[in-house]
Amino acid sequence: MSITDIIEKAKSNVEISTDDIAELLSIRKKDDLSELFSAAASVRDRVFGNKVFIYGFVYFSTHCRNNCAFCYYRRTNDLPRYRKTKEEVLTLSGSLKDAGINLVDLTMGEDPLMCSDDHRGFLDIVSGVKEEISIPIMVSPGAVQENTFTKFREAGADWFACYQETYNRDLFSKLRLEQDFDHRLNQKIWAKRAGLLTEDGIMVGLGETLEDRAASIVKMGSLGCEQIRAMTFVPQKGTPMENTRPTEPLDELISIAVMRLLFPDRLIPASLDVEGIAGLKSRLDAGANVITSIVPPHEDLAGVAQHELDIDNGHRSVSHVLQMLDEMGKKAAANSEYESFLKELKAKQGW
Ligand code: SAM
Ligand code: MD0
Ligand code: SF4
Repeated sequence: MSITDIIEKAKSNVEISTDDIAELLSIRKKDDLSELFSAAASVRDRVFGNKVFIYGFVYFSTHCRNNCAFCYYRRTNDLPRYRKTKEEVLTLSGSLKDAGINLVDLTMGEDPLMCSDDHRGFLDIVSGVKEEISIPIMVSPGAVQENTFTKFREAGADWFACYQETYNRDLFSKLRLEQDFDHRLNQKIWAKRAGLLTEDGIMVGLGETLEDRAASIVKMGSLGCEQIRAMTFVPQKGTPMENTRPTEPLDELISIAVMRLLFPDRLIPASLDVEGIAGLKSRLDAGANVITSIVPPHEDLAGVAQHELDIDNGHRSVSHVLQMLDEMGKKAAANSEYESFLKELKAKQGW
């Protein structure tokens, strides 16, 4: 089948095989790429119009008990680390809300202090943000015990994010060292069962094949996660993968477009954490509809894949992102619009 035929099939909602998906992921010709991206963008526009959602990123603790091979914040990397207090997180979340973000993503490494006593410290922050700031919340605490999900929801979380990175089990074991594949997979299932919307994600450029990537995209979709992402792996100093050859972000863009074609109504992020603000337009052009990793400047907050890029120069701030959106003829959704969208998503689950 030609590329055009596969795209047409996907666009008209006919199921396409994993081989066809891998074929799309292998596109390199300029004409084929523009056909793919414009098909994905038109599907996105059909479902979401010119509105995008914007998420503030609060990486409030960079302490971590895990030792993921790809991550700058892995336990054995000798780094200055920080942990924000509850009051600091409340202030940061409040000013992000005032600046116009739709959701705050409360993220941490698996910080032993915050994980102790069944995540008491983290739960206290979540309920504080909910009560005092009253804004939709995503939590990204890493992997947690099954009984903790209900507590996150009761504390006020709307979303639970936990990325599998890859659905190739062998590759997973080389990346998320000493972590259990099924336990991480179950996070999405347990979160959903407890009434939380979920986000899954893959990393691109970790040594996976196109078939692995295709299978991971299919798996993420079939789990029913309402938000799915692909992010390019960025090699990090001091880690075992420091010298892995970085991949061009093109593969991430293609993955975004393929996810959009296959799963038209999911939220798909354009993360500022890979190429900074310079990477925003290409990701939106590939079919993304959420901007993530918006980080306020001069607050000593870090990104994950790009811990400093575009933070203190203000290019990852809300105001700068809004200005860029304006130039692209797009609009950030109002908080009321995002909240009704969340209500719809929850109603679909019968919540
Ligand atoms: N600690 C929690 C966890 O691992 O689930 C939440 C935060 S973690 C830093 C969030 C995600 O960042 C990871 O799941 C991974 O997909 C992404 N990430 C980490 N290091 C990265 C890197 N070097 N390049 C690209 N993405 C990375
Ligand atoms: C991002 N750096 O959105 C953040 C992070 C965690 N839920 C999100 C990977 O790109
Ligand atoms: Fe820790 Fe998350 Fe980094 Fe793994 S990816 S080392 S769990 S912060």
